[in-house]
Amino acid sequence: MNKKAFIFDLDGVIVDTAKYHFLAWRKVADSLGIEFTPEHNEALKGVSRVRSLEIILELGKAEATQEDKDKWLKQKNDDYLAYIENMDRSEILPGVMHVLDYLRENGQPIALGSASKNARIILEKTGIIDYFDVIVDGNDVTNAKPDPEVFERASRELGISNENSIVFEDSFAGIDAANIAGMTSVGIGEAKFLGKAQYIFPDFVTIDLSFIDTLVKK
Ligand code: B16
Ligand code: MG
Repeated sequence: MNKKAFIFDLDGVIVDTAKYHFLAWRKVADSLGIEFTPEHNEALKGVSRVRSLEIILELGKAEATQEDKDKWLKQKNDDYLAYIENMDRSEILPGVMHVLDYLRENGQPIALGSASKNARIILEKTGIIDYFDVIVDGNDVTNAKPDPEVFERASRELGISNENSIVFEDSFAGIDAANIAGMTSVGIGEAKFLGKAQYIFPDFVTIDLSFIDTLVKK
């Protein structure tokens, strides 16, 4: 049987932690007197913590010393960790388990490709860490999406070529990363934010298992 690398982003694809990132960043922005809306937040999705702070500072045309930046980064992560403290399996987005179970039953390799340094904690809290043959997260890479490093490393560790890899992503930066790597990109979310994705679905509920079969046979 054909084997493909199925690589999942975490935030916004498997779990809706994007809302927690947003709340934690908005608190930082509020303290700096910078307006930060859900639209602005789109630019932070899939982007590293350090780069996210830079984007917020650029939004407010604000400058900060390294000491200040370190303080904001710590505050943001402390607040984020408090939000995810009580996460459990109920926070896995609808339809995701259906696809993960199907891939596992069919012996298809599964990887995580996330920019988050908190990815493993979330996979443990939600009880799905064992589904992943390979986990590549923000602790393992030096180049953030749209650089394809995170996905390329995941497929390499699975022993599968880029062209036989499929990436599920909710962010603009992540779709770019998958496309740059020559992988199949599947956008999850609103088309207006996922323009360059090869396939787009609003969520996993709308992904039929026959679509997964098509990807396997491709
Ligand atoms: P952390 P993903 C990304 O995760 C988030 O989309 C992004 O908003 C966040 O800034 C980044 O992780 C870093 O997260 O602060 O936990 O290290 O979407 O690539 O799974
Ligand atoms: Mg994401």
